[in-house]
Amino acid sequence: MTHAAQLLHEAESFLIVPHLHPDGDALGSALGLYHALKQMGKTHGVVVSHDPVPEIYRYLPDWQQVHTEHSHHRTYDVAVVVDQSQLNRAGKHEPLVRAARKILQIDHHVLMEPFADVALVDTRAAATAELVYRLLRHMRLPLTPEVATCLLTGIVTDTFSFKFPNTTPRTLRIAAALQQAGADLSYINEQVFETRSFSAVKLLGLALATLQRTEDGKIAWVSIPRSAFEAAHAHEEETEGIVNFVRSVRGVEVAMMLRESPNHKVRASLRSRGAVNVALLAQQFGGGGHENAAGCTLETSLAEAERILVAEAQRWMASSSSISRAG
Ligand SMILES: [Mn+2]
Repeated sequence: MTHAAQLLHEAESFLIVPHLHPDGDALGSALGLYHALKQMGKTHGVVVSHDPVPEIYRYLPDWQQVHTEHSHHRTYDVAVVVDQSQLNRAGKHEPLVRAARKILQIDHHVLMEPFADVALVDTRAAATAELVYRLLRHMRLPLTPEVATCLLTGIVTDTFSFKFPNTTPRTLRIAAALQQAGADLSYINEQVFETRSFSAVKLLGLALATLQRTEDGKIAWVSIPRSAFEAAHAHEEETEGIVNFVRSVRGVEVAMMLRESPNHKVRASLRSRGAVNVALLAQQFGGGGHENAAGCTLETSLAEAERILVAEAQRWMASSSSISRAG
């Protein structure tokens, strides 16, 4: 915490980078930190993202300050990489991060490849935004309503509005402090979870129509082909949240959402209920994440990806239950 604070205190220019396909935690953490640093008088800073801000997060204060393009000539004092455990998750901005004098990582994923000069990593934190909050407090920076809105968005999205088991008493205390500082919890919930585009709801319908499960009912999944995106006029980002419907099916321990990307890849979102660690499952395919929420990409057809992932999840669950029986 102290090293991270010192790095930010000393830096005159800074770069903040959320991950590819940024979610509410990546964007909320990035923008929350951006606002706080600006308040410190550090105006030579920029937030760069591989992908644009998804529509549902376009209520975050100054979301327009998240740039997707950047001229790669500048060397920043500090590159702050938020909510990612691998530097390649910075996407096209990875060279810019590597060119910075120092790299600060703020993250709550299981550490996969150490890349930072200073790593503020706590896997027990429900959201990276929790760590940004703790860092700002440590630096005695005031919490403005803008900062609070950004950070509470990170916590709300990563805890699925305090419903996931990653929600701790500390998470709730931090959320309360953010609400006290001016963040509007019900407004954030309304924006993130209760407001969808027409095309996203169409896509949800097409996706749920593909719902399948294994005979024992423990694994369920949906597979979204390109044709569904075209029929719904939907973008890839509009699949957000669909996997939670799959996970909600009674008896399901592992839920998956597979979607076909335009470049003949299949991206899979994995969720689990109970003891199954889907991060380990995702890691077998070069992905990662958390125990109960992870993702990976397969370079194969949708049907083949479905077969491979279901088989692997079944194998995984069989072996982990035999371990627990033996133990
Ligand atoms: Mn996160």
